[in-house]
Amino acid sequence: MANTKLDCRQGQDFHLDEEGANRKPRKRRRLRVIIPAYPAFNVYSRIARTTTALGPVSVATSVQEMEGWDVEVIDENNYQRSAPRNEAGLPDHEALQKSRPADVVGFYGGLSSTILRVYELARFYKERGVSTLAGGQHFIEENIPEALRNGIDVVVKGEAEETIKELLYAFEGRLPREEIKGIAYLDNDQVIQTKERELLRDFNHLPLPDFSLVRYAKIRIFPVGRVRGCGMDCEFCTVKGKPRYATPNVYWPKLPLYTRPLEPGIFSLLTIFSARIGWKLCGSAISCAITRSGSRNDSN
Ligand code: B12
Ligand code: SF4
Repeated sequence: MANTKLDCRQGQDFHLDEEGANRKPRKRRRLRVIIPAYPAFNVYSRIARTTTALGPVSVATSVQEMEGWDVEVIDENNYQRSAPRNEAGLPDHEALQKSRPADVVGFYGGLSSTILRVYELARFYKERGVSTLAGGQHFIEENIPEALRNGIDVVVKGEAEETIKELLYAFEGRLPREEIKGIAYLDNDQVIQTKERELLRDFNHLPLPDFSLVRYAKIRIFPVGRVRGCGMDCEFCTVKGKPRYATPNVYWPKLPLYTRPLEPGIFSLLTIFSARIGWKLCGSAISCAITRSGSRNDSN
C-alpha cells in the first residue's frame, strides 16, 4: 500500500497514484479529534463536564459523511463513564489507541492555555506513527510555525469543515497537499502556507453538529452558533471579518434536532446576547446553548 502519511516532508505522498483521483479508499480509517485538557482546574471545569466545544464537533461531523472514515471526538474536559485513564487521571491515549487505533489525530486549538497539552499529545501520537492536524483560533501568525515544530504535521487555518475532507483525501493519496487551501505545513523545514480559503457563507447546508460523536462524554448543554466572524475588531482578538449569519428561518427550526442521536430529553434554550443588543459581552458570542435533562445512554 502506498505510504500516505501527512507528515511527508517532500510532499510526494500527496501526488495521485496510478489509479488517479477517483480511487476508492482501501480500508476504513479513523480520525480522532481531541479537545485538550485545561492545564489546571478553573471556573469552567465544572460546566465543561456537561458540555463540549462546537468547532471540533462540527469538524468531526463533516468527516462522518466521508466514505471509508470513522470519526470520534475525545473531550478531555468531559471524559467520564468507563473511559480509560492513566495514573495522572488523564485520558489514557495508549489504551485508546489499542482499542480503536486512529490513523489521523486532529487537535482543537481554541484556547491558548491548552496548547502545551496539544503538543504533548501530538508528540505521543507522532511517536506511534500517527499523522497529526490542528486547528482553532490559537493558530495564527508565529503560533503556526511553533505548532509545526512541536509535533503537528498540518495546521488548518480558520474554518475547517471543507479543509478537513480534502486533508483526509490527501492522507489517502488522492489529492496533492499543496492544492489544499488554508493549510500550513513544513517542507524541508520551510513553512509552506497555501492559498487562503474563502470563508463559508452558506451555513444552511452544513450538517447539524453530531454530539453523539463525543465519546465518553455526558452532554447536557449543547452549544449552538448561528454567527461566524465579528466586526468589532478588538485588538487582542483573533476573530476578525464581518459577521456571517445562518438564515434564521432555516436555522432555528433545526435546533430541537440537536439532541436527536441521544436520548430524548426536555430541553430549554439559553442565549448569550451580544454587545450589539446591549450586553457588554463578546460580540461574536451570539451563541446559545440547549440544555436538556437526562443523559446519554452510552455503553462505549
Ligand atoms: C462561545 C465561546 C465561549 C463559550 C463556550 C466555549 C465552548 N466550550 O464552547 C464560553 C462563554 C464558555 C467561553 C469561555 C471562554 N472563552 Co470563549 N469563545 C467563544 C466564541 C465566541 C465562540 C466559539 C465557537 O463556538 N465558535 C464557533 C466554531 C464553529 O468555530 P471554531 O471554534 O473557531 O471552530 C472552527 C475552526 O477554528 C476550526 N477548528 C476548530 N476545532 C478544530 C479541530 C481540528 C482538528 C481542525 C482541523 C480544525 C478545527 O474549524 C471549526 C469549524 O469551522 C469564541 C470566539 C469565536 N468566534 O470563535 C471565543 C473564544 C474561543 N474564547 C476565548 C476565551 C479567551 C475564553 C475564556 C478563556 C474567557 C475567560 N477569560 O474566561 C473562557 C474559557 C472557557 C473554557 N475554559 O473553555 C478566546 C480564545 C483565545 C485563545 N487563543 O485562547 C476566543 C477565540 C475569543 C477571543 N477573544 O479571541 N467562550
Ligand atoms: S467582540 Fe469578541 S469576537 Fe469580536 S473582536 Fe471583540 S473579543 Fe473578538
